[in-house]
Amino acid sequence: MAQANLSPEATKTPPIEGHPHLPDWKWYDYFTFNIDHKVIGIQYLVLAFIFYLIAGLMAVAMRTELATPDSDFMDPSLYNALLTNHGTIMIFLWIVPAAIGGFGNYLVPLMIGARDMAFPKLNALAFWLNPPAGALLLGSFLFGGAQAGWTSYPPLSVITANTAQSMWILAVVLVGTSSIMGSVNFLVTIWKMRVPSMKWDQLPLFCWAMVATSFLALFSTPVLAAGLILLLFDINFGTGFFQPDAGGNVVVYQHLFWFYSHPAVYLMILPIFGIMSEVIPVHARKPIFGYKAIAYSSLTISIVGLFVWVHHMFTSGTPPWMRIFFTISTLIVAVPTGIKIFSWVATLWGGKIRFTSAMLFAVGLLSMFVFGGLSGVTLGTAPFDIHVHDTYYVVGHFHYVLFGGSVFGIYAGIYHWFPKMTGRMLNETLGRLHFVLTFIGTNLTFAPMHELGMQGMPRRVAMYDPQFVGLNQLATIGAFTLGISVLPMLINVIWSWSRGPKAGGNPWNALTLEWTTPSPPPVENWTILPAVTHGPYEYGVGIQPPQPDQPALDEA
Ligand code: HEM
Ligand SMILES: [Cu+2]
Repeated sequence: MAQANLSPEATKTPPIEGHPHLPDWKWYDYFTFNIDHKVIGIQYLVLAFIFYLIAGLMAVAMRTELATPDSDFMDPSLYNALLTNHGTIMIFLWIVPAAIGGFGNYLVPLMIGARDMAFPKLNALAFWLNPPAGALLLGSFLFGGAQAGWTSYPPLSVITANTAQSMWILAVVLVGTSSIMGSVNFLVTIWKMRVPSMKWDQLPLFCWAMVATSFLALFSTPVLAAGLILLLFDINFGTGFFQPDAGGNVVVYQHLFWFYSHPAVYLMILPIFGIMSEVIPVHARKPIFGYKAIAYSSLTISIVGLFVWVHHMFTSGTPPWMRIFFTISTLIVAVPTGIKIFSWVATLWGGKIRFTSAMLFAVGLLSMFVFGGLSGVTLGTAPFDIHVHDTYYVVGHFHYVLFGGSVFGIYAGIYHWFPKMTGRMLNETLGRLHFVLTFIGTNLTFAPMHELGMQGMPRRVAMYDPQFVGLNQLATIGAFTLGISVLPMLINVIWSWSRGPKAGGNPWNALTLEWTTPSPPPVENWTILPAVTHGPYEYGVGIQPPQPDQPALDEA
């Protein structure tokens, strides 16, 4: 087997219409309607990170309130507004846009040897729906802030109906539209624009994950949009779709909402799984174990994931036969997920592991995700779920998955691809400090919540019974640790972006195609498109990693 590199039979394609042929982007290009997928990817990542910091401050404010049983730090209605916006922003404006919009746009064309996404302008449009969505959410505080939680269940969301609640709905519909546009683009790009020599079984696993994610988003997002628009009508025009006294049904809303929002957890986690499958083999210097198993398990998760949404509704008057069906389908999703976990562990087994910051976060994710996954299995089982429903057990569970499972993966991805994106290396000492603080902070914040939940502390409250104070204070200390943990990363990114040591084309000696262009890659990625002659993860079997040295695109 030869290597992924420029080869004589490599194809040469004409440049894309509408691309200005600059050698490089200037900083102000990132503030414009730019149609280059790399610019868009970075726009997504940076904007999402800003929202992450904002929603993180909201979390710290909530945890400060919860340091004491009374509501003495803020007004309960402000607490509700912070709670609602924290959850909404973290999911819709941080994890989803960072994992899918950020890494997806940046990496997919580079990994398949394309010059851009299939529809570059649609891509830019999809990104530019995000800033107004964020503005609507933050602006809603001027009107008291949406209070009904990130699920926005009626009748509460209709009874407390106000401008802020409508702004919340419009914001979520905007990001949903953005994600539908993105999904179409990813599917067409991966289907149609791979270099001719790349067979399906040479497609990097991150791209497989994007295929699964995009299918899932296409099926589920329109359902959420429909539910939210009906809710908007209920609030503003007095239609009674979800109002029992007008002949409507509140449970219908829950079905529409969870038909999207359960899959939404896979929208967040599948791209992260993709990142794991790229980071682990490179930093363990071993071929990935079970390439096909990982690729197919992504697709299985996205299909089975569409049939489990009722596990969020075990206490909504769901009849027992339905509880049984949805308990079983939920537990079945654990199988393809387990397959992935075992594949990564088997990849690590006997590897020459380099504990880089990227690898630390990947291994950290493994441990946290297994923990969060197991508490998820307990919740997917109807009898236990009925016991701890709407308690802090649930909050503990989903933060393990979302923080330990998704945010750790985004961090791993940032440490892994920062050199490619910026041409500079991140500082590893700051990276390790970031990891240690994050790992301690996450466990200190979210582990006590499981116990609180089993003792019966309800979620979504600003006040609680004094018997819960000890564990709450532990969680609040953890929250401050997490708040501080972001600092080494921020300093690292800002400092290294301008002053870090130069990265070179392939600092990790990786084999996927994105490492065959210079760092950062020139506009249109390649002078001559690369040819693929072997699988993407054949480490340690005598293949020389490519060391790109061609100059930036000039003759195009
Ligand atoms: C990036 C990762 C995070 C995500 C995706 C996330 C997501 C969520 C979601 C969806 C909710 C539910 C909101 C609702 O019920 O309307 C929530 C609630 C909450 N989160 Fe986070 N969160 C994240 C990080 C954090 C952090 C770092 C902290 C603490 C430092 C935190 C503390 C809380 C608290 C205290 C609640 C209220 C729980 C309740 O009363 O039900 N979250 N989060
Ligand atoms: Cu679910």
